[in-house]
Amino acid sequence: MPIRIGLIGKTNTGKTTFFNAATLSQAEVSTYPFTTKQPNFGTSHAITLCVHKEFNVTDNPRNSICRDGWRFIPIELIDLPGLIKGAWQGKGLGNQFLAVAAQSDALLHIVDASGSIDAAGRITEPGTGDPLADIADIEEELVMWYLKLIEGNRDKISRAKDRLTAAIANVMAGVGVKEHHVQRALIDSNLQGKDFDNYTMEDSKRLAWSLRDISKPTLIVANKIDIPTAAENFKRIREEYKDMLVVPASAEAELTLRRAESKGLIRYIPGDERFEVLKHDGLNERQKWALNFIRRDVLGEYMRTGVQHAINVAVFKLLKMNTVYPVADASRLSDKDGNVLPDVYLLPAGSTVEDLARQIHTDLAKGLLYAIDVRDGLRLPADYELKDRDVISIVSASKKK
Ligand SMILES: Nc1nc2c(ncn2[C@@H]2O[C@H](COP(=O)(O)OP(=O)(O)OP(=O)(O)O)[C@@H](O)[C@H]2O)c(=O)[nH]1
Ligand SMILES: [Mg+2]
Repeated sequence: MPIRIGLIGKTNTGKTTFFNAATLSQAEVSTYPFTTKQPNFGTSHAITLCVHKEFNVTDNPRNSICRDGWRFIPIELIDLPGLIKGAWQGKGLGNQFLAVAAQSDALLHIVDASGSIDAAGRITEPGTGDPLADIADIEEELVMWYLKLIEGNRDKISRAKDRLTAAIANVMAGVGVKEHHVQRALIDSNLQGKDFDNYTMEDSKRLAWSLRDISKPTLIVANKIDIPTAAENFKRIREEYKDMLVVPASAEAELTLRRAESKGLIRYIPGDERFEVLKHDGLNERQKWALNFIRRDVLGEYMRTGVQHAINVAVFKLLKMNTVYPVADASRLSDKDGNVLPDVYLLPAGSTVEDLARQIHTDLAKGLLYAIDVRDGLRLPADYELKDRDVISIVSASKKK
């Protein structure tokens, strides 16, 4: 199962534009509020430096792509309908939205940092909208959804309250809340040991906030930074949300670059700090102007368009994923068919050799004996904690790979 990242936010903030840029799709974008009615699913990539250069080999990637030394690891991106106030009560496309958002491993909260949308999400004069209020509104909606699950299931939780963490996790299984999330949330919200039947509404709300934070890591994408009014708001967002990761982005700039790249007009690797025009004659005046604008006002000011950076930060910082390269043949760094460094897996920090084996194949895990660290030939026990960029050969009694 690839990692899933959901795009949430108010209407007209640029979620679909971000999605189209990151997946090179053609989902409908418009200036009308609530353009996206159904979630769009697509494949994007987390990008990291490939290990093949270090080993001085040419690789034959199979579950991923290697381009100019960069490994592109597939992830699933979900573009969601815009949220509105009252979504948790089923307003707008609320229910459907939250059900899909809940299945994501992490969320990117897309914000119109330029202040070009009003409170209702209509396009307006840049600088007049209030992105900070927008963020707070969306956060409130998410929390209300968690709160509804607690309050709406009071009887059910109460009946099973002698094992409270299990009881709460049980009614929230659909939004991906696990028992260990509940354990931490109870401590964080000072509710450890309190009888569930005596929870006030305030208690439940604190618990809901904490569960939302713990179970659904979220990054703020300050979008539309190509519009001048965004710079000031971007600073304000950073200051207000100090404990969250905030990435400035121009989804529109990234879309322009990726489309130009796919037509062979420019050379550009997603996330790069520069691009190179390949066919000057193939560009019309408008395109030339757009590319110059991106070079000067987006890359020049913010280094990158931020779309790829946001995905990488979500995968590697927020979800703390490590990249691990399993190989069957430790001396040739290959699978049994001779493909060099064929696969890379994303595993959360703390994962062991056994976790890796299980991801590859249940049989491999069953017969697991030990693993070999290909860099130094050392034997690693099944409970060895893998590090980022490990190249590992698994030795199993039921050898599959
Ligand atoms: N200047 C600028 N405009 C953008 C950017 N991203 C999106 N837009 C514009 O913002 C408007 C809304 O974009 P969409 O991608 O449809 O927004 P959405 O969040 O998917 O909207 P809903 O589907 O209605 O929720 C469109 O006119 C886009 O062209 C950006 O980075 N910069
Ligand atoms: Mg949309």
